[in-house]
Amino acid sequence: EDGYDLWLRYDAPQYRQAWASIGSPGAVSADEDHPTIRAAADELTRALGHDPAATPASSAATILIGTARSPQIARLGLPLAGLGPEGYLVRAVTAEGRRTIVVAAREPVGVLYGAFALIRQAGQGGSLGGLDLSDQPRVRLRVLDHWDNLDRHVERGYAGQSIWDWWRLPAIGDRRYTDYARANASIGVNGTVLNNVNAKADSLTAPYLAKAAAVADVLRPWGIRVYLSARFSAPIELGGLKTADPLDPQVRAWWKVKADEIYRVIPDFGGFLVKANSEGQPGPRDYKRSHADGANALAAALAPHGGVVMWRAFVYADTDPDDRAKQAFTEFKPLDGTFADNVLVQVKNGPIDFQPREPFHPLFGAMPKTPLMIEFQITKEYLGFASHLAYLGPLFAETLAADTRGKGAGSTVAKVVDGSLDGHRLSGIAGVANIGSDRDWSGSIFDQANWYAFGRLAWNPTADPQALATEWTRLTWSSDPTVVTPVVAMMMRSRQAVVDYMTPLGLAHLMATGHHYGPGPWVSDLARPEWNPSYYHRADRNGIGFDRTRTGSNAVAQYAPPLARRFANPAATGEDLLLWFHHLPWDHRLAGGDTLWDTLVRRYDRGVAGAASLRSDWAALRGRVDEERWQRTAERLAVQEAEARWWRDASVAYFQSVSGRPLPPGSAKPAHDLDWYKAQLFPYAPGQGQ
Ligand code: BDP
Repeated sequence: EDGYDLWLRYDAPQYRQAWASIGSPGAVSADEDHPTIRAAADELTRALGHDPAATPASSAATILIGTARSPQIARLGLPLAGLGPEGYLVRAVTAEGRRTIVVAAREPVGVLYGAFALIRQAGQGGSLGGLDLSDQPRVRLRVLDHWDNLDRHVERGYAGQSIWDWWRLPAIGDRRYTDYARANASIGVNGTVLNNVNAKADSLTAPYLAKAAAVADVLRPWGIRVYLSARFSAPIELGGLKTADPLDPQVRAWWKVKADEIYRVIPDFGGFLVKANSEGQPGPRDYKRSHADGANALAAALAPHGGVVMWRAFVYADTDPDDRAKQAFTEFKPLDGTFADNVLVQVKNGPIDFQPREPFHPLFGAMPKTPLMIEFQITKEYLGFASHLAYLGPLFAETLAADTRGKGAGSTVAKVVDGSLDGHRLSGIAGVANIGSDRDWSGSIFDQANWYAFGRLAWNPTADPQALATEWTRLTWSSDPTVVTPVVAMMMRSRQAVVDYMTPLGLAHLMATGHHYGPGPWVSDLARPEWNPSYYHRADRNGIGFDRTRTGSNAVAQYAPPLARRFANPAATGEDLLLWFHHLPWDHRLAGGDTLWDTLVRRYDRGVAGAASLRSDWAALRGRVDEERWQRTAERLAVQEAEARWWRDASVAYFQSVSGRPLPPGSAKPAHDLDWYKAQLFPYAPGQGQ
């Protein structure tokens, strides 16, 4: 039990019981010759406890899979027409006098998703008799973004090296590629960007395209398309041109020839992800062109082949020197309606950068003429890497459920993203992957849940994160309710605990420099103002917080009027985002009657107590899950508890040095003085950019 099998642990006892409830099928019946149907049949065979290599598909089985092109399926006359290209139907029927489970779909990929839905159901425990499942994804592009470099270093990766072994590819494969594909298909992920957004042009050279093509060949049967991050200046670096100006005919011709070359080796290539004019990356602004000019040039090259451009809105140039949170909106909102049909603008969930908590990005709801992809970070750059437990389902769901009010009440981010609010055909959700070469893939067992929840929410952005945690726990740890209940409870409160001990009450970006691990609220000497934690918390003798109302940066005005009004009023903003939008005196009284200062310290205390309770709840589960994974997890929870104290003590010591206020009664003095915390440095922390 080293975690390699993720949530696909078919030895768990509930599977046997579930299969027994439908007569313990000995094999799967599939009469179509298609790689994806074969993949689905093999996976089901594996889940039934058999060896796919030794168990040929059989017509005597009680699980029957296929599309309407299969005569066996066609005979059943199932209502497949309304399913959509990726939808499925899983039903208990009687076929030729026998109780049978049928997995049917319009297309092979739907059969694959149906097979995984059946397996997932079996893994929940209970009987499969009377089964009737039908579903289809609400979002078209469900994509993992790998921030993986060609030398296998993963930017913001905390689970070892990249799983893509570029050096050995294309001739030498890896079993992991297939298992990666299985895991992703099981949660509905249908695309993967293989390389870092801070891209090297080399990934577009012929040798690297051959390597990407080899990966694409492995992923294809599992319904997963390959995409690449494209470096905007590649026409200069690879093509020898003098410019990468997106309106230059030679540049456009270069991209066209490059796209044609890519599609020759990867016929179903998904398209490009582009980070342009952001954190030193080249882009159209270098030539006084807009982001739309840049995106459209690449989109024109891909369009004949059906590819898309995912153009990132993560920019913070100099448009709004007073507030980084406003810059993407200022730059992109005026471009609404000017992007080509095959461009999606990819917007991070919040306006700054994957913080433990942020309000939703104001571009959601503000660019109705453009398909907006949401980008989440599954890897926990700002939430304790892979050593802290923070289940991100609630973070993802909180953003997706937020009401932008863009078209009146009910204009949720989920509806913007799935295209239904503005009638877009293209829609997408991206997650920055937390996958690496570690045996358990994600650096900890609980971090696997974030990958899982991402995929399931990309499929259905209104899914309930608690239901997903329950589902994942049964599949991953145990279906025993005495395990499921406490584990799900731990997961559900873990993210708020992290918020409380790192950045309570709407604070953000207080992490140490560069690697972002551990506290650094005192840092104020970095070259760009918005790199400094002091820029975000603005604490001084009088108070703390970032005034984003009219008396400050007025970022609230980027939200729809009802929200702008709410966020402009501290009493209506809510404590979770209070200091994101307001700079308030330390003695400001909150709804509960306590001062802001006392409340802040108590939130830090609550965070430490939360981390301690995660650890003690886990201790009580010893013996109820396998010892190997229990132990690995216990080690991490001990680190988390100690580091929650470190975060709390360092932050309280620092803010107290600014506020000059005494600690509230019952709140302990930090273990060390402020200088001690400032002296803690981690020069070799993993995952940094290069
Ligand atoms: C930040 C990361 C940086 C990424 C950047 C991005 O610190 O490594 O390159 O986001 O999203 O969160 O481009």
